[in-house]
Amino acid sequence: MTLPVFFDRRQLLHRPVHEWTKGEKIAHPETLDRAETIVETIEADSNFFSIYQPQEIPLSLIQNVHVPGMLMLYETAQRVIAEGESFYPSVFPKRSASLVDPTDIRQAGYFCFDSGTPLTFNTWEAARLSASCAHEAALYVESAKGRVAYALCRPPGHHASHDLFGGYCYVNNAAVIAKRVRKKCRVAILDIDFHHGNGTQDIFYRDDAVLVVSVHGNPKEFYPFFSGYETEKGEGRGKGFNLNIPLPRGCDGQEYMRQMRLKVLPFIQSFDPGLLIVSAGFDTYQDDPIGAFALETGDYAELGEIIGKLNISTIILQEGGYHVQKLGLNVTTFLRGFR
Ligand code: SP5
Ligand code: ZN
Repeated sequence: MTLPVFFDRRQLLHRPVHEWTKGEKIAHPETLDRAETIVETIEADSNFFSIYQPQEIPLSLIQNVHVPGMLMLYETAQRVIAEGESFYPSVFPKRSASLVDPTDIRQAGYFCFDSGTPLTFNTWEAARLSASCAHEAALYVESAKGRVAYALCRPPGHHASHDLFGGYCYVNNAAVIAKRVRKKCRVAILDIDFHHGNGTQDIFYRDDAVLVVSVHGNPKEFYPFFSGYETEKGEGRGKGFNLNIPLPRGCDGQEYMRQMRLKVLPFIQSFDPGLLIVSAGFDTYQDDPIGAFALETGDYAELGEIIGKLNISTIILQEGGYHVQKLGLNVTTFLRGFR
């Protein structure tokens, strides 16, 4: 049986061109050719994969995660931003919630936490389709047609929290699935993107039905800087249900797998989830332009394999990964390893 892949070509229409980092305007890493190269690599391997276009996700499932104003702002962006243009929030208030007007694009910064995540005419449609891929992958696994499915989510999701977008993320795809499924069974989210999944952590910080584990570059040195520390363990009922494993610059496959086997996999196993969501970023790759780990392509086979051996129904969601030339191979190597 082939491994199902969910993707819609309209996800390519969200096109951030630049980001602002350290005061400079640089080429945006989250380009459409990331998704293109993944889908081309998958298409070339049709004995192993089948590609499906997802049905559109019910809006209510996104509304269960994100505040109305944030989604209204995305609609505003679609109304007021010309095709091909981008809007970068430049004012980020921490107060004045009662005054916020999500139909005024100039107030976009109220729902945003960084300067790398522009709104475009197509952002809202692409983000909805990205969540649709995740949703269909979950439905596939829940219908027991197979134990694993892959959603080619773009834009990514793990940095978006209930009321803030950022880190190239607008809708938290993993959270949209987990919020629905947690009513039926325990859900574990394993985030292997190079960056801490701050949005996912925030959304489930007080929740004991959703376990959140993230392995990432030490936030003292790497984005998103303000979260991802070992001391963040959850609050209230959620205390003990959040685990962060920050690792130093240069971490290679051997050390990464050691951490997985020693800390991460046993923690997930003892939680005994009915569904596992893998937030799969490939910016841990040795030559990634924004990550700083040293994983090699072969390491993704092992990583897929040890996660697959948990023997839990799993949906794998695309997050980051910016080395476009090797991205397709790294993704398919991981997925093949999982099987
Ligand atoms: C989904 C995802 O991976 N989002 C990552 C957002 C990171 N944004 C900050 C990037 C800072 C880039 N710094 C470049 C350093 C190059 N050596
Ligand atoms: Zn990342």
